[in-house]
Amino acid sequence: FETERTYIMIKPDGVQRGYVGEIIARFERKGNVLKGLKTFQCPKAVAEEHYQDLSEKPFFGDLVEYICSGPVVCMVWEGPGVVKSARKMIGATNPLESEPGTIRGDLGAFYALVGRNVIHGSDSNESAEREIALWFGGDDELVDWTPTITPWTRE
Ligand code: DAT
Ligand code: MG
Repeated sequence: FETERTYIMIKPDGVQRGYVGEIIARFERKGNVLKGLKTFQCPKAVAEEHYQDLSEKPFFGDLVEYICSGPVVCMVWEGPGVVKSARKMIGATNPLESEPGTIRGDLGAFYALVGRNVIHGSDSNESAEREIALWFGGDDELVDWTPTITPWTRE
């Protein structure tokens, strides 16, 4: 597995319901490294840019309004194959269809609304780099570090 980065964001419902700590703990336990973290009140233009591929969808306006409705928590996580493993940990888009054990499956079915699905995770390496550049204002907002345990955890 390649060491790579992904963009993870706790959406307003996840923040309001108090799941920031639980979600960070799941990524830490998996052995991923936290390279960037901030709370953020999203301006409309950033949400529109983030979801640009969905701009023709009927739910686009509601989605953008929702993402801007309260603080989000923006994160960059690094790890072997983390783009795919994070998507697996996050679960299916609709929380009613996400498997138990996934973040959306465990935390997301509270409202039975597909948009209120707690968390975002990049769907490819290209999306990850685009989203990191969009949500973080350059490399000075990220820290390049390696946990001291790393030599004990790699072949
Ligand atoms: P994902 O977040 O699993 O990558 P996506 O990229 O297809 O899913 O869609 C982005 C977000 O848009 C998704 O998390 C919730 C919202 N969304 C997707 N499909 C929707 C629908 N049919 N109705 C309302 N919101 C939807
Ligand atoms: Mg997506």
